Amino acid sequence: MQLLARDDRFLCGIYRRDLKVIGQLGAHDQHRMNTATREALGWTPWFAAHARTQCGGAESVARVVAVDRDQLLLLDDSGALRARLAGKFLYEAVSAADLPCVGDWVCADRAPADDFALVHGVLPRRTSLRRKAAGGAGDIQMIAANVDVVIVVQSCDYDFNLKRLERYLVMARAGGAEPAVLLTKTDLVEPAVVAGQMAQLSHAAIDVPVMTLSNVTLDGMDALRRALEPGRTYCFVGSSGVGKSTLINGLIGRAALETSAVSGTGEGRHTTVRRELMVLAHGAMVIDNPGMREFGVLGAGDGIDASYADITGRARDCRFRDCTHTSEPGCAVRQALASGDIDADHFENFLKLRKESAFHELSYAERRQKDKDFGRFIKTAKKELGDD
Ligand SMILES: Nc1nc2c(ncn2[C@@H]2O[C@H](COP(=O)(O)OP(=O)(O)OP(=O)(O)O)[C@@H](O)[C@H]2O)c(=O)[nH]1
Ligand SMILES: [Mg+2]
Ligand SMILES: [Zn+2]
Repeated sequence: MQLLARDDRFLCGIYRRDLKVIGQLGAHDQHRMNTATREALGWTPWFAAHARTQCGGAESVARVVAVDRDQLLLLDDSGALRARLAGKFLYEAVSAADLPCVGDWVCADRAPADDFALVHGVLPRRTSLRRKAAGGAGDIQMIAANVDVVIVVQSCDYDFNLKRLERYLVMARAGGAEPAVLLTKTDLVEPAVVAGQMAQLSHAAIDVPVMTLSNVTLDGMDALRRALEPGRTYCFVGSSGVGKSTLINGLIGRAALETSAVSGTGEGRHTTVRRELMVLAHGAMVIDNPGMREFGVLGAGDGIDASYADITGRARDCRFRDCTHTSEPGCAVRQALASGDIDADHFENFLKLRKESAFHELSYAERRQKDKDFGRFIKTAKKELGDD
């Protein structure tokens, strides 16, 4: 499998340089250097504390940089290695969200003669980006784990959509990551169009960093590069065709990722089919994603409250603590709506996302309980058959 062959692409920049240095150091220094290298991949004392209690004695830790069905590509302080999930781990996983995804730290071991390492466990996620899986009710799809910043990419040309943007921002915050916005293809529109979109963002009280970029004129490229800090992980998400892979190629400095032209209506062709994490020369890590059509919110209560701080701030003055801002007397939010302090569209979207999130959360909880019950049923049945 080509993707999972030892790939130089994952060892670009600082990482490869560090590996060279490691080779020249004595054993004691080597250990120190290895630790430093692991930190360059985002390792922190928080993970170390979990690894001490969760990883077996013979296991070491590595970061997941790509997943292809049951195969994974890991990166650790000795380089990239291919891995599979250990049978016991796979057996005990209750839902897809329990399995490793890009950005996860895992406990793994490898017998010297084996091509594949075996993954025995996933360390807790410091942050995660998830969405409601497309289609079907109540399933969570993990997009990436241990992401510091989610950069939502929209193209100024055709793609800009405030409501869709808010969904991404809500889920980024719900998972504990910082959100940011990147508007691409500024070369295809008049400056006034970009200015209008920026005005819409501020009117909707979206107070996250907003950057603009043209992959053609490279306007904004330096600012983007400067915004990416060494040792931190940045996850680029957005519709197909907005230029995610093109901009990552720009950051890497060569065409490492496949890209393809959009249709006449600006529709992308879903060129990228896998998520993958790459280490840039100056030490920041970036995750490319396939274009996403929908971004369903789920269990995002906190993310919604943070994204709509203008509304939740007002709500503190409502007479009732559990005010739903629909018909209660003494509702400060409705007062702000009436006076025009809060935009009606903005408020509608807030209510809609809150309802959708709670609905999906409930069906997810029900489904998980069913899966658990089913798991228990299987275990009991196996015990009765003497097969456990
Ligand atoms: N004019 C212009 N074209 C761009 C820009 N950025 C990307 N493109 C073009 O847009 C097309 C799609 O770019 P990709 O990088 O493949 O888009 P993507 O977001 O990775 O798409 P998926 O992998 O399908 O999710 C390519 O033909 C790019 O050359 C830009 O800033 N300006
Ligand atoms: Mg792509
Ligand atoms: Zn109220």
